[in-house]
Amino acid sequence: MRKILITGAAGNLGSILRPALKGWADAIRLSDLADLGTASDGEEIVPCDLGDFDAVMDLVKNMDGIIHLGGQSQESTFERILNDNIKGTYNIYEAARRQGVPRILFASSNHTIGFHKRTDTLDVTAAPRPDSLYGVSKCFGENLAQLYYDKFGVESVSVRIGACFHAPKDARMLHIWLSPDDFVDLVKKSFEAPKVGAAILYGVSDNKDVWWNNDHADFLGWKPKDSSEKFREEIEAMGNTPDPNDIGEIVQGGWFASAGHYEDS
Ligand code: NAI
Ligand code: 15L
Repeated sequence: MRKILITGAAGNLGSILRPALKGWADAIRLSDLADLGTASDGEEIVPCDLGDFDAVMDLVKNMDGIIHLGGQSQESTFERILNDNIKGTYNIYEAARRQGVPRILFASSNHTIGFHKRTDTLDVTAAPRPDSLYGVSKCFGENLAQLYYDKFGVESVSVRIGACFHAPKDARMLHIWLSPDDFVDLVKKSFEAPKVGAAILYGVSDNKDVWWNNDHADFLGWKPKDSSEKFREEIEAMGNTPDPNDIGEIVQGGWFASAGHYEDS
């Protein structure tokens, strides 16, 4: 039996996984604050605020695995990041420990390392250099995943997702694009692997100029098949000429790095 909880299931990635995991999982529990429509066969819908500890304790009951996507997916106010990402992720890990859920896929982000230069190729040993409070919250999640594995044996795959959309939206995304199909395959492999420990890897397709090296994660057996090259002409035809001196063009995090404090007026 594979019973999987998806948090943030109403969002962009949740909407990709929901149909794609049908038949792979025996039962899927979908959770979000946003509307999830009607449950179809094999689905259960459980609305929940991830910041609500008691509600999250109930949410993870009887699950074999958790795909934790829920939370702010962009920079936001500190209060939102605190509730949705930091408390939310703590609540998920603590609930998994208490309820005996053995494995979590944590949707981390490239914004954990967004202040590294584009000219540097990073592997998993690169120092964290978050480019936003959002990025800091993802570093917290990765560290929490390590703690919960080392101390309590809860396994995780933390995926530093580049940009997972149906198509890249700009020149930076040609480097960091993760196709929906490659993402789905990575999710499945993350739960099929016999042992994952507290793995961290970069969620990126087989693009021409990637900034990241995933050799250490070969044990997962995940080989991305798509490439952003097919979108290059279209992106280049947009004719955008970014300022090469803009910090967002120099470092990997792009506009997350060049933006000021979110709460400045
Ligand atoms: P999204 O913003 O479309 O979906 C996030 C979902 O979380 C939303 O449906 C929202 O209602 C829900 N949510 C927010 N706060 C919540 C709370 N307190 N309780 C319950 N639900 C709450 O984001 P997307 O694109 O689907 O991303 C999913 C995850 O993957 C996020 O954690 C994001 O940080 C991460 N990620 C996504 C990338 C991408 O390219 N799509 C890139 C890097 C990371
Ligand atoms: C992220 O972490 C965001 O969740 C996603 O919406 C994209 O903006 C992506 O990073 C990016 O770096 O472009």
